[in-house]
Amino acid sequence: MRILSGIQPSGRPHIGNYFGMMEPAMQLQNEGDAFFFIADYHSLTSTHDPAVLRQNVRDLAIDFLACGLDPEKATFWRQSDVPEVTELTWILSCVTPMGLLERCVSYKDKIEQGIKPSHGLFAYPVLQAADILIFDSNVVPVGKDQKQHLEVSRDIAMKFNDRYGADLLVVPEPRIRETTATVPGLDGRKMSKSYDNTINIFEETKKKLRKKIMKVVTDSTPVEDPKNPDDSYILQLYQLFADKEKVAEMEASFRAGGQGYGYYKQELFETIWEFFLPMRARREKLEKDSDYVDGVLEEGAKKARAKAREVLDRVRNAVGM
Ligand code: AQP
Repeated sequence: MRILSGIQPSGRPHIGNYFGMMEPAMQLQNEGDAFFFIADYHSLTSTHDPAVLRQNVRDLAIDFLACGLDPEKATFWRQSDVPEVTELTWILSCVTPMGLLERCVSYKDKIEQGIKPSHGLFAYPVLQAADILIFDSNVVPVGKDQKQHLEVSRDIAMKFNDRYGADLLVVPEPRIRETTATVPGLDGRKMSKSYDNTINIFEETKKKLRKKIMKVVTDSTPVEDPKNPDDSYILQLYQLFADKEKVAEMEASFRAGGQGYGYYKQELFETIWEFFLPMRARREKLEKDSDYVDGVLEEGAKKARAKAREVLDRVRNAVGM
């Protein structure tokens, strides 16, 4: 079983990325042939400063390794080190109906947020399909926001196979973990860099993390009154980090009343800080060892590129090249 997942270097990863994709993907490292990449071609749709892009790629590589990506088990590379993927993108573009891309909500959402429409932003799901199909991927761990794009990848694979020959491309399956499918941000919407509502895995300082947690949106129930735990973003975030007993304790305390939201936010802050502390320590070490990080990405690119070449040759041959 080949497992594939990617993440954009469009800023520092947040806990939505962590629970939606990174952690489930790393669990799968032990169950099959794991392929993880840093999607720098994708981030050209939003990051236009070359120095920033380079720095983001480096930071993200360190972040992912610090969080537990194991290069002994998983192949890890920078997307643009495997340029074969762009050739496959063009070939797949020619079997992709316009309507399929026009229905993608993520494009419409980004335009509504004021991002200038570009062909890259519109055609992004085809590049994503190529990312997946070029490695004969079976399983793709993603957050729920990527479900539609995964369906596009499946449709494109089936269209290609219909036109050029059954079983030429593997049709991938998304793997979405229901409990963490959509992690809410500080304002309760999906946690997302473009909504500016993120809690990063590695906030610069403890003080900054606390300041962010204190911004989690709540209602205005007075301190002494009982509070409803069921629609609290504090609890939705807390249950990602705390064990069942701790969550039950907080829920009971909500119902009993007598504590203000600030009290629960402090508990959430301390729990998040503790949770990422060992990864923070690993990150500090990795930051000082750029040769190791470069070596991992280089080795990963070699391995990924060999597999990509094999599938691309199969595809080129099938289409008549
Ligand atoms: N809030 C989330 N809950 C669960 N999963 C999430 N993912 C992102 N946000 C959440 C998952 O993280 C993986 C990598 O995502 P990406 O690199 O494509 O970034 P993204 O989805 O574009 O993340 P953002 O913050 O929402 O960035 P912008 O605002 O630039 O679009 C994916 O598997 C995604 O599902």
